[in-house]
Amino acid sequence: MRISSIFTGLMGLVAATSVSAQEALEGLETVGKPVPGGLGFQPAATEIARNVFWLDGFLLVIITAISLFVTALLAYVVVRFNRKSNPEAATFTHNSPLEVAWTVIPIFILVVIGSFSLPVLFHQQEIPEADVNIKVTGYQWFWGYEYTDHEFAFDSYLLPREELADYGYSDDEYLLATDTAVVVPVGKTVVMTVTGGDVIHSWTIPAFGVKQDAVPGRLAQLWFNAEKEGVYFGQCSELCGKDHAYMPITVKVVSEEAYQQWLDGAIEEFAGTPRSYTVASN
Ligand SMILES: [Cu+2]
Repeated sequence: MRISSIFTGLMGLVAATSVSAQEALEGLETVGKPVPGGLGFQPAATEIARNVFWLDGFLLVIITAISLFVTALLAYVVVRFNRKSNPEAATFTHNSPLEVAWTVIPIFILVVIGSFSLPVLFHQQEIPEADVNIKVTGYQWFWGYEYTDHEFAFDSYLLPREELADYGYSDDEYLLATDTAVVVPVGKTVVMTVTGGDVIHSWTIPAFGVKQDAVPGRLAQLWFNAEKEGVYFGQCSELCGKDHAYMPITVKVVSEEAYQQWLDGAIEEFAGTPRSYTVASN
């Protein structure tokens, strides 16, 4: 009798924890998702994304200017030097100032581009000290996540269309929403260690400006620090077989408080040990 009441009490506690862990994730606004007819980027939710999107705009100005200049030169040559308007062709073979100019000016343009793009690249690739470490493994055709600081792991599968509403997703989030989501605290540095379990996959969240190939036998890392709470979606971005389109990525960015609450429930659910449980070290 006594044992059974303790058991019931414990079950109640577990249920209460997982309910509160779920509640902690409710009411989140969807921030990072593709929109019908969208042409630009999703709203930037990290400094990395802001830098990358800015670089894209900057390069667009440069390549547009170069394309217009080359097109104008071509048009001028076609009109001015065709056989009719220029019957006597010139016979000179070279023009040193011009040749120096068309060598030096492109070098200058490339140095300008490099001086802006390399800092953006280094900012992405130099992995900072992490507040949260997550290992992600791509499989045919789902993602496995391991919260290495807390020794629990879970897999993340595509939600069938008819189950979207049960998990609080809207109908147009089919092919984006997963049964379990990666949950991370807002304003904290998250380092993802990315690898593949079978073939090459690629983990990305467009609104974070991150993308990393998941290569079997190799560990690669990416980092982000999400600035806004909400739900963010991504999809496997390396063709990996027949169900490549059916292994989406869902990340929920929540307050520190909600994260701790979720962590308690997740440790309970996925590791099967209470959070206070520690293994004696030797
Ligand atoms: Cu894939």
